[in-house]
Amino acid sequence: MESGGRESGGGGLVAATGREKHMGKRELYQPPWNFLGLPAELSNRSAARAWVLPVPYEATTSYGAGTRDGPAAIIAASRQVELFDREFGCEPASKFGVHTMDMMWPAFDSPAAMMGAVEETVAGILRGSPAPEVLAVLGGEHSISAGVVRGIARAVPSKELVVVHEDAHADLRDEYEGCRFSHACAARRILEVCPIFQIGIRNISEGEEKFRRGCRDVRTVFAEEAAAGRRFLERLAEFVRGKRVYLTVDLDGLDPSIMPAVGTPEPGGLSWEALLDVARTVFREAKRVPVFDVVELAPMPGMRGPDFLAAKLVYKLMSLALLKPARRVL
Ligand SMILES: [Mn+2]
Repeated sequence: MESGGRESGGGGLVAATGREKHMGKRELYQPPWNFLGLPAELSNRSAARAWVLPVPYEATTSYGAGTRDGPAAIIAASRQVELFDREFGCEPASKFGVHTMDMMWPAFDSPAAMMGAVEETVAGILRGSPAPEVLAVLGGEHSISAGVVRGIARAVPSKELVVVHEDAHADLRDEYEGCRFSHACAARRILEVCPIFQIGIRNISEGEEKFRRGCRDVRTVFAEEAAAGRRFLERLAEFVRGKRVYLTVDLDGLDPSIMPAVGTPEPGGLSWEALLDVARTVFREAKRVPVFDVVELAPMPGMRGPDFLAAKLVYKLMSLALLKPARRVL
C-alpha cells in the first residue's frame, strides 16, 4: 500500500485530511471523477479558486496520435496524486479547492472554428461570475493555445499580457500542411496577440529560424542553453516581471526519457526540476497567471509515469499560482 493518500481506514494514527476524511470504505479505491479526486465541498464551482478545463481536441496531429485521450488520462492519474506538498507545507488543494469543468466538446467543422470556440469559452470563463483565480487548460493538441490566448486577451488588458512557452518545437510556422491553426503554428498565432518567451526548443525549421531572428517579440532559450544551467531564469524573470502571464507547457519540451508519451518526441529537453524552476520563476515574478495549459499528452497503454507526471505538474502549477511556497526547494 502506498503511504499517503487513501488509506484512511479506521484507527489510523494519521489524522485524515483533504479527500480522505470524506471517503468511506467503498470510495477508498474510487475517489470522485474530478481533478485530484476531491469531495464536493472542495470541487464545487462556487467555492473552488482553481478550475480545470479539459479540451480533448486532436485534429492536426502530424505524427503519433492520441492527444484526444490526454485530459482523461491526466484526470485519472491526478486521483492518485498525493495532496500534501512539502514545498507548501500543507495540502494546497484543501486550501484553494479545484473545480473540474465538463470536457469541452471539440468543434470539428474546421481548426479555425475550434479556435473560435476555445476563445469564446476561455473569455466566458474569465469574465464569468464566479470566475476562477487560475484556469488550467488540459490538452489535447497544442493548437488549442491559439484560441486560449485570444480568449485571455479579450478578458484582460492585452498590453500587460505575455506568454511563456515550453516546448521542443518552435511552432513558428505561419501555416503547416495548409492549416494556420495547426499544432505546428501555435506560437506564431500567439505572437499575433503578444510577445512570447520560448524554452527548451530543439526542433526549428530554416524558415522559422529566419523569422525568429527578425522578430523582436520572440525570445528563445534553446534546449542546450536550458540544460546548461539556470542563468536563463534571470532573463525569464525580467520578461514576466509585473505582467499577466499565460504559461503554455507542451509536454514534449521535457526530456522524452521522462515524458515519452507525446506525439512528436525529440531527444534532449528539460528535466522535471528545470521545468519546475521555470514555473517557480514565472509565478514568483508575474503580476498574475490567470491561465496555464498542459498539452500534447498522448497516453501510452500500460505506461503510467507520463500521465502521473502531467497530473502532478498541473497540481504544482495551480499551487504556485495560488499559494506562497513555505520552504525553498530550489
Ligand atoms: Mn511540441
